[in-house]
Amino acid sequence: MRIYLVTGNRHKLEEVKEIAKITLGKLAEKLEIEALNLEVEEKPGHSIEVFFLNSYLKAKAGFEKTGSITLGDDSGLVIPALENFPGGLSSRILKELSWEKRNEAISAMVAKLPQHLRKAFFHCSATVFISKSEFATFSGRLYGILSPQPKGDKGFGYDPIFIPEGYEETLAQLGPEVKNAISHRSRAFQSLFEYLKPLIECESREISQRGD
Ligand code: ITT
Repeated sequence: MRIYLVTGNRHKLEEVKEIAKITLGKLAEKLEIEALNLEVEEKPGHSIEVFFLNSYLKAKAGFEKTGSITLGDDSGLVIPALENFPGGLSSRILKELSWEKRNEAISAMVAKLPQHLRKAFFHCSATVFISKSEFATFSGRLYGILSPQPKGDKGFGYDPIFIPEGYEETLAQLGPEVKNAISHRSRAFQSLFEYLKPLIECESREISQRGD
């Protein structure tokens, strides 16, 4: 069964595939998740609400294009002490800089903040469109603290400056196994795949009965 994930970010695709395996076990073998790189006009702003709206807009645009089950993910970093900045603007700030320079600039800013103001979280909203009139959105968060120095070379985006609660290393040091077990994306997509599970089971039963 082929489903689509609207994204231009190959790291997200890899993570979502891993999360499908974690959630569905062997049943994930019945699922083929393909990236669909579409230009979707996203809502601007850094309120949390934009994550929900943008994941909905991505999944809807993908469903309209493919007519098949389509997923959309909108995620970002939220720093409550900075009025939830960058939030929904996570992909747009300091865009002219490489990720290395961007993370250096943010962590230099963070280094000036007292420890209690370094708290942050990642938020992920994940929407699935099943038909024109059926969709569902799930959310997940990962709480932690910003690192005063970028560390690690695994993962992507803000991973080198984010230390999850209960850990002493950044997500980019901890690597994919830990990240996919605890992340914002993992929490949102585990719920999404649980929701899809009966449909995948039903479809794969029908396919094996037909002998395809
Ligand atoms: P698509 O919209 O094409 O899916 P994107 O990378 O632009 O890809 P988002 O708009 O959802 O994805 O992400 C906003 C920003 O937040 C973006 O710059 C990401 O690099 C960053 N981000 C999202 N998830 C992240 C994660 O798990 N770890 C680190 N940074 C993340």
